[in-house]
Amino acid sequence: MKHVSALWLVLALAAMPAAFAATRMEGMDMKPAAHKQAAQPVPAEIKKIDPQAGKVTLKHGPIEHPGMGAMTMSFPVKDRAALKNVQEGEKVSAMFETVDGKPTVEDMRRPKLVHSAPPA
Ligand SMILES: [Cu+2]
Repeated sequence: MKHVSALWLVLALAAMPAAFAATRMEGMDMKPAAHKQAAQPVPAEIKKIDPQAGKVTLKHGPIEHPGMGAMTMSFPVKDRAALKNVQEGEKVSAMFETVDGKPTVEDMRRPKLVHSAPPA
């Protein structure tokens, strides 16, 4: 009798990590979707482009991620090629992300290419 119940206990314990692993996997599936949602385009006006430094000065609206109010400031650009598609004084939709702990411009697009922008 004692042997049988000990065996069941071992089996029950052995099954537990599998159950935890399954729960973990579900949690991981949720993350990419949440991150995508955070990368909302933010309306911004291009004040200055510095192709040498790979920086752009933007007068931007509030940014949810990384959290920031509306202001004018300089950002490093993740891909310098994004600077070639825009001009100073232009109004764009900017996408931000945090790179090495710094808010960084991931991409800039003219608002007409963004579906959510209302017609002028
Ligand atoms: Cu800012």
